[in-house]
Amino acid sequence: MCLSAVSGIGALLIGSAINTRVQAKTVAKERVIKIQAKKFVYTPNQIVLKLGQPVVLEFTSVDFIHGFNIPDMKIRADLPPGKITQVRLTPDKVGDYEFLCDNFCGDGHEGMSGKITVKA
Ligand SMILES: [Cu+2]
Repeated sequence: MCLSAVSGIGALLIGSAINTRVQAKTVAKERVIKIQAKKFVYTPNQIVLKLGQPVVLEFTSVDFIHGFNIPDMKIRADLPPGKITQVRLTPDKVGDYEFLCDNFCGDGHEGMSGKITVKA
């Protein structure tokens, strides 16, 4: 009786310790990638992501409200200059995904693009 009560408490303590650790890990593993948008290029414009790893893309625009669009992920955002725009995503499929500016920003706009590669 006495022994089983003690081991019951032990199990509870271990359970809550594991919970805390899992939560801390979930918060810590979000990867931040800073991207600058400027007529007519994103820097960087080649981004490699790991399958299942949550990322935050942090955009700053230098000169225009550029767009950011990943058609095959159905993700888009406006990137107003003077502020940081965060785009969160967790890639769930390997492959190459083109992204592009979808706000007309002048001659050269058509070439403002890049590529996200998702690897297993
Ligand atoms: Cu553009």
